[in-house]
Amino acid sequence: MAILKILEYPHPVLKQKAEPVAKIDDEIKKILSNMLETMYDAPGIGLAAPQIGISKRMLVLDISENKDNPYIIINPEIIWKSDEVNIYQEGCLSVPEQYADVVRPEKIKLKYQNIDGKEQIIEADGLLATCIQHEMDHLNGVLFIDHLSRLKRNMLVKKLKKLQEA
Ligand code: GNR
Ligand code: NI
Repeated sequence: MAILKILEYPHPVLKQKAEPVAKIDDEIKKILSNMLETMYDAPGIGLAAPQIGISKRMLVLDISENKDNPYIIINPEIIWKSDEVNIYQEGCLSVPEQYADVVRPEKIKLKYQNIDGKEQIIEADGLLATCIQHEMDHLNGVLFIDHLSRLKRNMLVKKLKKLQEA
């Protein structure tokens, strides 16, 4: 087990579209286990593989109070999203200490593979739906700041650069 380094904006890997996971072998399982440990340590409620420099379509999350309900999600696909939207103040471990409201579909249906390679279909709403969409954005090279107006994004990036220089 190991805590991995989390890449920060503007690292180029965060802009890449990640590749599907072809086979869930021991190496992949080890990375996912280390991702969970890294997420809990950060602490965060989700972590996508590109954030630790691995451009593969997998992520972990745990939105539970007691941090005892981890999800391991491989090759996810959103198969339905609601017309109704939700606004959450989002943050990102790759954009430290910056927060902004993001509008996203309130409910989604998600298809993915679990750690055993078995296909799962779940319905998610609330924070879980928001977090899944935030993590899936990472798999497509998108950060929450990309959902903001140019003005808001520029202000936030300026604050982040100041923080990173310090
Ligand atoms: O820890 C995190 N909190 C969070 C809060 C609101 C919406 C999304 C998130 S995900 C974030 C961890 C992270 O950066 N995952 O990619
Ligand atoms: Ni993030």
